[in-house]
Amino acid sequence: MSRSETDLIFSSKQSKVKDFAFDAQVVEVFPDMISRSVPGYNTIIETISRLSQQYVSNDSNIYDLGCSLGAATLAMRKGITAKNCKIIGVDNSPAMIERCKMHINAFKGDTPVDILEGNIVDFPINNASMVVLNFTLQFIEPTQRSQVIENIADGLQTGGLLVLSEKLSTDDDVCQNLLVDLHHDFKRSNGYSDLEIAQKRTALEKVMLTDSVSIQVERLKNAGFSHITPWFQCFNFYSLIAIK
Ligand code: GEK
Repeated sequence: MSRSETDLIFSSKQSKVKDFAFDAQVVEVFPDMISRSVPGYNTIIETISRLSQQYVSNDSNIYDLGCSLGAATLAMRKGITAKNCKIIGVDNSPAMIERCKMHINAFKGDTPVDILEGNIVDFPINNASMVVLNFTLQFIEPTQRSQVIENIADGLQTGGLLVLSEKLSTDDDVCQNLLVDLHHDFKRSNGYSDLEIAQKRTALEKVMLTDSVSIQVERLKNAGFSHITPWFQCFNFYSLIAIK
């Protein structure tokens, strides 16, 4: 992860909080924002690296969908031992893509990387041995999420791996409130104020609609994944592995 500016985007009172967007202002502070907001983010990135060592096969493609600044791409490039592979990072934010390319070029690695601007809803996935959706599906319109997962399943080799990390919601109000409180405590302990937490929550209200874990697992099964298990959870953030 590159050094970045401190995330102060929501630190002063805004008269009207705009919907959250992955624009140039967010790109500038993104590594700081994600590591102070998502519990377990670094553990998930390190595990993606380990999984790439195990699951990426020779002569295959690896996809990082919603790659942002390429943290998972770099982790996989470090982990992969298979030969003749290519990593394809995709994001629909031009500001992210521009910075991601600079970031990737700053590091050396044996596996070639293509960073492409595109929409993961209809992005072609071919001959894949590993696909990563690290906190991206939650930003896709809910009616299009099954299409994204089916497209990935179709493009994965049998035995290929999908890592799907998301923020969860649950219908159980007691559990939901408990997890949200724990997450807000986590953000406070990382230096965010109550005002920042509240304004960011408002900004995300319409653009990040979270699913329950059971909906996610059902979607993966329907798309043809044979082995599905959560491997990580901290508060309302979790990661699943799904093998075709
Ligand atoms: C990481 N995976 O650091 N098509 C392509 N990209 C999209 C789309 C779309 N339809 N919608 C949103 N994005 C990264 C973190 S961040 C998660 C992923 C977060 C992109 C969006 O531009 C952003 O870069 C990314 O998905 C989500 O491991 O910030 O909480």
